[in-house]
Amino acid sequence: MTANEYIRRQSGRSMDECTNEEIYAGLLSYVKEKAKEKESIQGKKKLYYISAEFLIGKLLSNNLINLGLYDEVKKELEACGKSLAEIEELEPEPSLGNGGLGRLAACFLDSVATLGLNGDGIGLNYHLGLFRQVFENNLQKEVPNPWITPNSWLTRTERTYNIHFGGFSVQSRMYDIDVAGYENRTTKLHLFDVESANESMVHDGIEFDKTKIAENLTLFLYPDDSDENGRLLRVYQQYFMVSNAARLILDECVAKGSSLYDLSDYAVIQINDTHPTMVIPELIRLLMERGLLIGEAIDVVTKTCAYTNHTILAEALEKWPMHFMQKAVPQLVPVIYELNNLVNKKYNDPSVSVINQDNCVCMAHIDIHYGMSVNGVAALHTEILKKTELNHFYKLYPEKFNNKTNGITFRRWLLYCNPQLSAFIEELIGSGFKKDAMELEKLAAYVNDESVLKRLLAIKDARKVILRDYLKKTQNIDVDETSVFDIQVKRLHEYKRQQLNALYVIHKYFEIKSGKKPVRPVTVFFGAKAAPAYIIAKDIIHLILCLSQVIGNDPQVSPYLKVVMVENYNVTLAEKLIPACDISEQISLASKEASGTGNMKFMLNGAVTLGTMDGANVEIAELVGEDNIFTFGESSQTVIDRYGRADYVSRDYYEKDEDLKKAVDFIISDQMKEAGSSEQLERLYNELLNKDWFMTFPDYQDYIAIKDKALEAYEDRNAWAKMMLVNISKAGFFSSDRTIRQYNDEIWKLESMTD
Ligand code: 26Q
Repeated sequence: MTANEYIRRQSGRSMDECTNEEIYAGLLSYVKEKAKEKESIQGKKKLYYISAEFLIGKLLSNNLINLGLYDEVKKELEACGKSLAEIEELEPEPSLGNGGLGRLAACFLDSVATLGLNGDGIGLNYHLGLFRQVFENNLQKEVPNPWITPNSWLTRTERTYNIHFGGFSVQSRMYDIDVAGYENRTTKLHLFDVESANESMVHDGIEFDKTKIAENLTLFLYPDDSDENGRLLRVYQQYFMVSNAARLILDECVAKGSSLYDLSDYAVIQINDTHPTMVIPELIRLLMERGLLIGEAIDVVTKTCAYTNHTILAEALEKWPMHFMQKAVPQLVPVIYELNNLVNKKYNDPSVSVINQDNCVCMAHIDIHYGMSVNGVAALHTEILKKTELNHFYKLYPEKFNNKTNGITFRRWLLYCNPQLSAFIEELIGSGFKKDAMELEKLAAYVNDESVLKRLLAIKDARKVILRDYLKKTQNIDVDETSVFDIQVKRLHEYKRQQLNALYVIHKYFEIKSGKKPVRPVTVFFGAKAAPAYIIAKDIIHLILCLSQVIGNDPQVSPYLKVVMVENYNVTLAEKLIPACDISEQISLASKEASGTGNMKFMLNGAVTLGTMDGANVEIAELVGEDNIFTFGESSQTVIDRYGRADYVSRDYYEKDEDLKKAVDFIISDQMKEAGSSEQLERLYNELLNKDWFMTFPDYQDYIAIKDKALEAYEDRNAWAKMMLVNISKAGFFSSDRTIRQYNDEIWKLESMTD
């Protein structure tokens, strides 16, 4: 049945008589039905990917592509004078993630389904997701982001559980979203919700009573954790997620014939960062309820669980005070004590104990002792974990440590978001790359083919025009599509160093003012949300917005330099920004970015990376060779050593470097203060001058030099196009299909069920 026939049967009218809203609703249930027909065959062993975040993005087009219906439906719509692009605009983007970690989980589900592996995702159904960002007076303001409309991808299931907390219990319900694999099976994302959720308790932006757990439990992703009640709410959320997950897993395994002693033959649980760690003590507890002795339960769970680490920032490694556990989940406390006792008995080393000297539970320590695998997300990251951050654990369990360099789904990040480039690639090397991304290497044969290089440049230009129009229409921002598009989009964090990019902008501003005009205008794009309680991150946003205003109002400079900070950066915007990018900014402080995945998306779309030797940038550099990437900055080892010596004094750099001093001083200049607020600008200025914890100053001159070199290289259009082509041709390694194959071969060991 075609989409048109389906809609006619449902509504009694054909597509051309329907509004876009009605067509969207019709297509949604059409796709849901088609996806159902392809539901996975249930094999014996199943992967459960538990994650507090799944940043899935809009689903309509992606599902149509993966189900092989996209071209057909697009044509049907066009025949009725309708546009899929316009219909898709009606779809709200589920904002169930912050950034990399959540987007990775979404890419992984796509690849699990595409490879025909038996696996589901498990997470939470946040009603208002991550906040929506609006700018007011050059400041970020947070407002709720409701995404669950009457026509949504969620399917209500009959699975419900009673979940107990200290002193009260709540009723849960599971909702499902179908995840269609590319020309293969469909798997599921299970999102648990609480029946008593109450959206009306939210007021004044994203404020709500953090103590009314039964009502607020699934309202927001990462409620403000700057106060104790906010942090406690996170514990409630995490336990709710994993208790539901554990019950679902046990129920499914028992239904398939598991005796529970053999649980690891039926289930493998991938723990996405430490947020789902409580699944370990919870499973142990539930297995004991079902008759296993504690030792037996621990053995079974240890064989079933695997942990992925996504960060080496010590402050992001979760540690929960024991009194939180006591209050929120007292039933886990005896289990956690036992896990701690066993470790202490065996190792007698406080640095690896489960409960630390401050009486906090170290979540990662539970994962490492009581899981069978610990993986980092890029080669460098895994090496740093082994050598420094988790060295004590590596010595105890060298066999558990392994690397799985991240990947991205090419269905969304090439086929869907850049159909122009995808069609051109297909014209050159056939369609094999869609299933086997390594086939992109075939493009290397065209590296000296001028007509191919010209087409690549033309596609990039076309995408810049599309972005220009989109930003005009959606955010009333004007950009010059003939300028160089230099883009940094990612969560706002000091270690990612948006502030370094901003300092470059100030440097460039002075250069232009002094008469040194660039040969071609440059547009520096930023897109980033700051965590609501992260003061310095918000100050950096303020800096960028003020800079954008000051430069925009300066007739001497604005024809040559523009700063654009897009509002509410999300997956939908990424899909527009990435194909239009010339220079991909990946400038984290070396050793701090576990992997990065935006870097991979940009490369795949023919942007050239300007980055530090950090995370997966290192692997990108190895693949494309030093002629096809711009790297700069101190090495991870230098940085690690400097932190070790604790002798970094940012003021020394400031005082010795006139140009740097001028740029930093501009932050608190009268012009800037006129555009913004003194309090915030001064706070940021002082932070940089007295602390600069992520060492922007030592990399400042090197950054300026390399960025100017990149801009110069851009002017040799033919040579630049070659770099683009090499980057695209080497991107195959970063397909999440490769990553997932490695997880499966080395950790999960599921049978593939491809037809
Ligand atoms: C922890 C405690 C309390 C409140 C919040 C958190 C919290 C929330 C989100 C900690 C971490 C996150 C998200 C981390 C994240 O996105 N990490 C990124 O993961 C990507 C996928 O592996 C990597 O590519 C990035 O390098 C890494 O930063």
